[in-house]
Amino acid sequence: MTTTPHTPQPVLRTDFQRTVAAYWDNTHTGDDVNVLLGDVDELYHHHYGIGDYDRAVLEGAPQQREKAVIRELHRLESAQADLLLDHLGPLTAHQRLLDAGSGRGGTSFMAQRRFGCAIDGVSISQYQVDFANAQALRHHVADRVRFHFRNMLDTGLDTGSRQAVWTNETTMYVDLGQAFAEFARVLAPGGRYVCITGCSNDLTGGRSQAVSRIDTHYSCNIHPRSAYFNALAANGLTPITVTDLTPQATPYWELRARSHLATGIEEAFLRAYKEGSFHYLLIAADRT
Ligand code: GPP
Ligand code: MG
Repeated sequence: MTTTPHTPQPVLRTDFQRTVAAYWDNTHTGDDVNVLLGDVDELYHHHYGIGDYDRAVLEGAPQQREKAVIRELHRLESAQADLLLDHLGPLTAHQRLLDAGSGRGGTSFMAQRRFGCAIDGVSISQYQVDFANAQALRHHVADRVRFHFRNMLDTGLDTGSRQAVWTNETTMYVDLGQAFAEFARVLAPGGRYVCITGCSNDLTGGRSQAVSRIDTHYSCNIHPRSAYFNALAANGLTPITVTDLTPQATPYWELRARSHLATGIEEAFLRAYKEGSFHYLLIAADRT
């Protein structure tokens, strides 16, 4: 990674960031759902799925059914990442990308396969960085896809060095103003930022119980919808596509709720989506 000279600061700067890092380093490492799903094809995701599911996966003998459900949930999660990549714009292999909040690396590896680009991922979880770099070796792309223990609010990447930046369900862990300022800085003029996120609905007046429950479950801080557009506008990021993915996101949670993999948060998502207090959004914006 090329770095800009800057005063070195600790990666974790606030109590909130330390809590988030500890969650992903410790609490969320025995996460059977994500590991079982990732084992299907060695693409390990930390986001949800989109699209309808095949009802046949819920039929059959228990063992066969469990395997089928795992494959189906993974297929929906990979479809979500594919949709995100669809919005990164035309890219050529010499361009460089940033995965901000890169988790176990699933979306980065899919991007590398599709575009051939070099990708840097940043995460404040050392566990995730180590896991994802080990995956890069296994996939034989360690020279093209690199993960760093860095804060997405201060990536150290060169100004204007990225043709595209994305956040796949990670912005609920950061201050949007600070994050978008950093993304705007590293993006080349005309570069693209793509965000998939869950956000609360300003119109329903305050945070619903279901949204608060999701925050507590994941130690995150879900932002209201308006906060995204205010922070984009304030940082020279101009939306070109905004899609409400909520209807496409719901079947994933219905299948998860009915499966042996339910973790207990499924009903909160289903309730939040149904009552309209929460949206699953895709936003693509250009650096203008
Ligand atoms: C899923 O991670 C994403 C988050 C924890 C961020 C919160 C996202 C929102 C849209 C509110 P995961 O794949 O590790 O979760 P799980 O283990 O439940 O599958
Ligand atoms: Mg998951």
